[in-house]
Amino acid sequence: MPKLTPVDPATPFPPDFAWGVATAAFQIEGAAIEDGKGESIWDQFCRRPGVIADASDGDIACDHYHRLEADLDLIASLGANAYRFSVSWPRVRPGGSGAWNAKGLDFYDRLVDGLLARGVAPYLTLNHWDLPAELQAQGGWAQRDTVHRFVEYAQGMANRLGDRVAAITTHNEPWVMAVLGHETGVFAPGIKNRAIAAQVSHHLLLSHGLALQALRAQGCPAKLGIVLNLAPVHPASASVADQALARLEDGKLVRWYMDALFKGEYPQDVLADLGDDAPRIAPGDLQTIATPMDFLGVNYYTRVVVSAGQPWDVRSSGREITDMDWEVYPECLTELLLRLHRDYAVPPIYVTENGGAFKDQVVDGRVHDARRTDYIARHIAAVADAMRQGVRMGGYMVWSLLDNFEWASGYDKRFGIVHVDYATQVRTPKDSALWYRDFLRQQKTAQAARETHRPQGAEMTGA
Ligand code: IFM
Repeated sequence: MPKLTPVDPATPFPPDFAWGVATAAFQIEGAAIEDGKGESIWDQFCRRPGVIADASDGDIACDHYHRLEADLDLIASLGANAYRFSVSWPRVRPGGSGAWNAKGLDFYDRLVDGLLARGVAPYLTLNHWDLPAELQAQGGWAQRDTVHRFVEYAQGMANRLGDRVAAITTHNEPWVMAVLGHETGVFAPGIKNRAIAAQVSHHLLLSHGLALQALRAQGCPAKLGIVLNLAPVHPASASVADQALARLEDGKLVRWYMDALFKGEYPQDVLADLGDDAPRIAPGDLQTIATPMDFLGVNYYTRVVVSAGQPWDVRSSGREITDMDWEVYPECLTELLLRLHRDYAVPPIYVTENGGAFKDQVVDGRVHDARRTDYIARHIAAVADAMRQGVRMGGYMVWSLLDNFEWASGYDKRFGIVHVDYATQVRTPKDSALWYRDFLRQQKTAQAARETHRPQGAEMTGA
């Protein structure tokens, strides 16, 4: 078993630090056509031949819709104090506008109440990619109208659940929806057009800002923010061409979103690169996008390496590589967090996803996933390192609670700390889940000890 990197004991995590696990509706719920749920773009996309590696879909997935109570018990058994999940927009409002679906709303009521009853704070994401298919038929995120449909959806969900959830995230990973969904087309809705992708990214950001304003105006008490997939972008070599490309790719992945959200502007180099493909931006849009947030969610898995010449070979780095062919690089998480802290006036940052896909096997009722445990432990240490250097961190959430539908990769890639046997739907906590549970217990004990030994009046002096 690889040696675990311990979390630096000199970095106490704050008492209200959110320790969680994360999932997303389409990846776990199943019940794709039950109880009045409408179709999403992912339901449709999965039916296209050749786009999903194992030709699978989300029809059953982890059958979470029917196994809610048992899955909530699983979350509680880990000792997590936070659970990040997403609402399926077509389950609660099947056509994306018009009538709401009472049965869909009831499901999320039960989910949120079930979490609260177990002492777990609900972290709700509104859009984890499963846009109602009817809205796509009208142009989807490329259409400005969809921005307003999203704001209505956000308002409806905040009315229903806003008083009981700790946080509401507008969008999960807008870069993925824009670029993989509309430029390379490897994700739903499978469009391949750079200009459309740029417009989609702008509409996603605009709808985020407008939703924040609408939710605040209706007095929603939950913390509000967005989740971005971010990574340091490194040049494959020190050559001028590689360095220039790394700077531009950083602009597309990091600065496009961070500059818009925190500075109210798009980076000039990316706009210049887009040329005629740049999005149409109405007056005031960027100001709206930069509406202050309560938290920033960061999903981190690996760094990005770019080369202006031959494609960079991930195996050339000598680093450990996961089943997704992603380098294991926890130091880059610290690098990223420090950079966000240095370059932007960021609110508390939550690592809202982090984890690794590895080939796992159940042997005698156990899954010895030492590499995943090592991955998680080292990334938590990387968060601690960033905190020690001054970054305000609010939480850390493992991706994922369960093995699940890994989008275009289907069910073959397993990110869960709990194994799912898809034939029987039996859940088996892997060694990484048991490690996380023990780690969280230690955190609680250390926290209690700190409270006991706190000098009297410490709160008064701010010590
Ligand atoms: O499974 C995905 C998740 O839906 C979004 N972030 C990355 C994960 C792993 O690829």
